Amino acid sequence: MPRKIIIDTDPGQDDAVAILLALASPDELEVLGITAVAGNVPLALTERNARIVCELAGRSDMPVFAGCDRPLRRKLVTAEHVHGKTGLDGPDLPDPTMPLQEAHAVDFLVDTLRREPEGSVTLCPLGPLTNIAAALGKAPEIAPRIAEIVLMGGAYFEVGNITPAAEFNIYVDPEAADIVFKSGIPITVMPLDVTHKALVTRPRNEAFRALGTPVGEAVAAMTDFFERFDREKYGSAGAPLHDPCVTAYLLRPDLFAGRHVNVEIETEGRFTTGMTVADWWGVSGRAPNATFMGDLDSDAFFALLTDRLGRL
Ligand SMILES: [Ca+2]
Repeated sequence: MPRKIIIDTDPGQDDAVAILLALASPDELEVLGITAVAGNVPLALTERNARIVCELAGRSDMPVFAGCDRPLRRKLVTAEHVHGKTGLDGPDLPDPTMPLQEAHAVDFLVDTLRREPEGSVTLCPLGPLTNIAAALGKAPEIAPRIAEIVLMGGAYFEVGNITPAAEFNIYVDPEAADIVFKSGIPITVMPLDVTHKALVTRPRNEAFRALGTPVGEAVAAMTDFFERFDREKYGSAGAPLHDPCVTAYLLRPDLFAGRHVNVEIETEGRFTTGMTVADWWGVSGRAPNATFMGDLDSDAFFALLTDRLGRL
């Protein structure tokens, strides 16, 4: 039986790869729907990009929902400087023809979690946690029905990428993140500590292109675009492929290592708003609430990703 998941996302080139990896793995993952949220770019673009990616994967049947167009209590911060004007700059992909669902993403989340058997649905947030927090606020009774939340966000040793102290997804809506991390739902976190090990080096990028398929070409073009920014910023061997760590973890948890620790979200910091204060060394006495990943077998990760993308 494949595991039922909902992908909550703000595509984003790396979101796109994460979605493609999930759609390429139907034996293990059944994607019930994709919910878009404002983040890397505004909502009108993220929901559109989610549909573009589904069509690229040949899955125009996938229900895609638009959710919250701004954080719970703050002005939206976007990241066109990383992802380009559309959020999906790089490949030349056609406009989507599949429809956007009429229901609001938050209603889809609530209705699905009420309908599906308790403990059978895993949520995979790849952007700011606004939709998830809004669903928990609207229908608190869904919390114990969620099997697990596996999310990309936060950082500890790698600290921040949008401010010196904060990772983008958490920084954009720290109040939403605070609600999610206090929810009591089992949480697995893919922070920058892990995603900065998932670097698209030149040979890894060429392996995508060598698939010789529209998906392989598109992913290579996306990571080419992404890399321009990241190489300037980090001077690293390639761009970190953040969000696919979430879907890869669902397929191969053995590729990741981390610790079950307490994670608090800074919502009032003078310099540190949006920081994930992870008690890595167990000094706070606060109860663990999340498995915070720290390491990744990156060669096996890219082998898995390239193999699966080749199936689309
Ligand atoms: Ca994302």
